[in-house]
Amino acid sequence: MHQVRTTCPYCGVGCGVVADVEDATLTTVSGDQDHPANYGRLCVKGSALHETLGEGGRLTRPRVDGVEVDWTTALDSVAQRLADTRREHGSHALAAYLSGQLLTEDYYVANKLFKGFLGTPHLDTNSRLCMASAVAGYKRAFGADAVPCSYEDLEEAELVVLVGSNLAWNHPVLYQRLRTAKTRNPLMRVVVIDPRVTDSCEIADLYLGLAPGSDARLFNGLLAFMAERKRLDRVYLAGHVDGVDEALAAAAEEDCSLEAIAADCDLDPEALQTFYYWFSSQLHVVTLYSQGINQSSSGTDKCNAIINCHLAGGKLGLPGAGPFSITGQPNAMGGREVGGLANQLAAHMDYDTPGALDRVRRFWSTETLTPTLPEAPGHKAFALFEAIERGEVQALWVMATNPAVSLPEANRIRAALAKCPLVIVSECMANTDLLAYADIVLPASSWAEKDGTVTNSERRISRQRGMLAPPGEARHDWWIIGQVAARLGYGEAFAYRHPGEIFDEHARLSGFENGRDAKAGFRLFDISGLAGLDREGYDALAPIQWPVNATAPSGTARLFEDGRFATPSGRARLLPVRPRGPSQALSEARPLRLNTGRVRDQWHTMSRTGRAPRLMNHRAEPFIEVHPDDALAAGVGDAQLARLKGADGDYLGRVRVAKGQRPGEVFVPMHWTDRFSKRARMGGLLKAHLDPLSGQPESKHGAVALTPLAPAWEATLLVADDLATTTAWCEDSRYWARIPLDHAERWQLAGGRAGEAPGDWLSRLGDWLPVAPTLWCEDPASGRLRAAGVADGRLRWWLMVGPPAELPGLGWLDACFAGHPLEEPARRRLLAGCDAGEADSGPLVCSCHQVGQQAIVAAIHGGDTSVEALGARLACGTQCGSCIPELKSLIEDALEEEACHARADQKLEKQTI
Ligand SMILES: Nc1nc2c(c(=O)[nH]1)N[C@H]1C(S)=C(S)[C@@H](COP(=O)(O)OP(=O)(O)OC[C@H]3O[C@@H](n4cnc5c(=O)[nH]c(N)nc54)[C@H](O)[C@@H]3O)O[C@H]1N2
Ligand SMILES: Nc1nc2c(c(=O)[nH]1)N[C@H]1C(S)=C(S)[C@@H](COP(=O)(O)OP(=O)(O)OC[C@H]3O[C@@H](n4cnc5c(=O)[nH]c(N)nc54)[C@H](O)[C@@H]3O)O[C@H]1N2
Ligand code: SF4
Ligand SMILES: [Mo]
Repeated sequence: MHQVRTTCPYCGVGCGVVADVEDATLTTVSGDQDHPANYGRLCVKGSALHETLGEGGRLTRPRVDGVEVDWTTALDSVAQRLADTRREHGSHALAAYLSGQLLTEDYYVANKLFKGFLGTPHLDTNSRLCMASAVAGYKRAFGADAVPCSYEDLEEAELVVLVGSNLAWNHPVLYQRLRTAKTRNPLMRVVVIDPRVTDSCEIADLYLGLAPGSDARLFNGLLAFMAERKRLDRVYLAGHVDGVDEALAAAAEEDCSLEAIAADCDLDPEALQTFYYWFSSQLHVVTLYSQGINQSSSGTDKCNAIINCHLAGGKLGLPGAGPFSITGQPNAMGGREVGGLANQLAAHMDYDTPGALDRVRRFWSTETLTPTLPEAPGHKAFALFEAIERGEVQALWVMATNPAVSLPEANRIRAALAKCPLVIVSECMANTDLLAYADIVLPASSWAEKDGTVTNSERRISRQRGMLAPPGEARHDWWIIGQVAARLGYGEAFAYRHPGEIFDEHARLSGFENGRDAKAGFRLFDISGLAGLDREGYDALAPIQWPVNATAPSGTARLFEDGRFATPSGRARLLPVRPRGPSQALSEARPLRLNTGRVRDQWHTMSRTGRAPRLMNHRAEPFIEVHPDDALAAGVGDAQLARLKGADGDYLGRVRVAKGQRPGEVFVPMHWTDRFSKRARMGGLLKAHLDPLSGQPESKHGAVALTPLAPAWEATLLVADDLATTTAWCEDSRYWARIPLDHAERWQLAGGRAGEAPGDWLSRLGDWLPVAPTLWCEDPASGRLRAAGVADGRLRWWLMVGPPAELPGLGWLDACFAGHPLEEPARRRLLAGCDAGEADSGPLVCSCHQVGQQAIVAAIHGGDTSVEALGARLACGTQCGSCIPELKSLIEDALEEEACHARADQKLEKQTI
């Protein structure tokens, strides 16, 4: 056995992982004690990494036009078809769509090939859907896309404001660090600003459940408040900042009384005033913002409204202070560094950076090759697909992202993809929604196989280290791109033998003609101090924060400490912000505001986390979170199936009536695809409303109608994995969701119109399942049925017709599929679905220790009324800590229930300070 230190491939926290490898298998993972992002912690997704590996489900052979081919044929085809398209339609007919989940080295090479040598500007990335507004906001204010803070600043702050960030679920290790810091510093305050009560509210001293999209008004109001109360740092502003008067004038265009702002944001004026006081009277403030800010048609302005307040109060460049945009993907930052956005060129140089085109051209030139760089920026993500729709872009290469799911108007995107003459997809998994549209499929190596670097949210570059051989013929992305480049005649510029050589080139470019005194001006992104590493040095590279150069050889924790910014004048800018509400209007036909986002245990389109059964337990099915009043008005009840009708399609999911949801707003997860459910893609609900500056789509403010699905029947079918190759049972069903278990697959099904029985559907069961029912028990009066098929003493399938609320905990049944013949007592218990005496544990709360809700509630009623007591009894919440907020709310709920219903209609406790 040996251990490899690497980096988690999920969120932007960028935790260090220690992987144990035994006989070419990754057996366990743990947090790297020495990694400065996590100091040994891992969240539930990180600690389940080894459960998502394995060759099953992986792409292992290249495919051209549906036929498996060898690599030579595949690479020849890619090069030939790209060259043909360019010859016939020009270089601007070529495009690439990349991802913040590529390693920096992959990203660098793709950017160099498309922008540098194929000569097309149309290379963009899914970071457009994620960080584009944050990038644009920083650039406007600081002159560079530079996150000023470090994670330590979060711990050192006296006030932490989480705006549009559900840190507890989406950056869990950072949340745990904040939580611990708060315990250590009782004076620290946390404010959560989010229309929805999230688990992050667990540590909130103040919760502001503002009206969706009203953040710019709130922060403009804060700026005006600071000015009025003489809380502006006039000395800092005079020394380091321009644009103060314009920004204040813009804020003053609207009524700046607390009452008016509170009314516009739909907040309690007193709560708003408390926040304003806290912010303006405290120097050590970190405002941490994410998709609730970025994913808006005025996201850039919202970012600047936040940054304005920090600049105006001199609250940055200090320990525990700064406007901190937290990145989502593991290498969202790396992509920004190499120039992966269509408006960027390379190494933090844009098309309009003076001299940049010439500089990059010279840098990329070889003895015999001169790059042909495009002169102006290309299409941003959504516009790129519109260009495909119009037939202007004829060839698209997609790497490590799934636009068929994650872009708004996803059905329109699918139609554009279907009509695009050449779609090349580099992907690790065999089964994604996008692959149906690919003419050429290239199997890519995945985490644990590939080598390279990623940059986390605090600008820290860490190594991902390969430890397993890629399955079948999967290859590294940088290698694939380099091979195609060579076939196109650019071999000399792409002669990399190892990602370390690419990193070296990237590091050299970052320092090329870059200096405060150089005529060329200076670029903040500079890792020239890491240039020249040999293989050993690259392999041993320890996590380090950029800039890394001669002046800062061991990296830089905090930017702008000297008050000097990356603008030509060296001064930061306040931006005048004129708040705009969501672009998507509500209407009588679609009266509810649609909010979309993430759940704790899933990652995006579930291509990896959907493979770990224990990660499916927390939220097993696509859902719709609804306020009780809206549920009542729409005639839908908790746990019933419902339909959302949106701009471009509809969405079917199970209702979760949630008191933390704002009235008039529903929330759906972004994760489900056609692989996992009949119709639960949020991308089909949203119309593309884009931020005019950043091009980022407004994914948080759609408009939908909610109606009950009202199926005649619901069924749960469990089938042994080898029988799940057909999915015939979902053909006629009005709703289905597929949920992988450890030893079987669970299918949640519903069909028929009100009044119909599942008779027809049931009568075909025999055609679908090769094993006849061995056990059958039916109650026609209530429409309930339970049946099971056993062959050779082994359980092959299990069926329950009836509401899923009647399901037993499925752990015991799942284990019955494990392969060993069933003993007689177990056979007798099959229809009951649980072992004699076994208590049903209910929905999973703690994924690490597999502790269910029922067990927790029972323990609370038994007197374990603290998180610590529950941990001591059941071990829940003692590993990664992600479920602690949920444990706390279970305790609260149970105690509240016990204390009778006297306080039942008291407004949410968390809303009070
Ligand atoms: N478990 C998990 N973690 C992840 C990911 C994942 O898929 N799963 N993905 C990663 C990626 S790529 C990203 S970008 C990050 C995203 O991390 P977050 O930004 O934290 O994630 P979201 O859930 O998309 O949205 C955050 C919050 O914005 C709120 N919001 C919606 N509208 C508004 C508004 O008008 N104002 C305010 N103030 N808030 C609003 C939503 O209610 C939601 O709680 O997560 C990363 N981490
Ligand atoms: N409505 C709504 N839409 C959203 C969002 C939202 O909050 N609401 N969030 C947006 C945000 S912030 C993001 S980041 C996007 C995410 O959306 P996507 O990027 O579309 O989602 P992923 O599932 O992460 O897609 C990554 C794909 O790359 C594959 N892959 C992983 N590693 C590699 C690799 O090394 N090489 C190759 N070639 N392939 C690899 C994975 O198997 C997977 O299929 O969604 C955006 N869309
Ligand atoms: S917080 Fe979790 S998902 Fe994010 S990097 Fe750390 S272990 Fe991975
Ligand atoms: Mo993201």
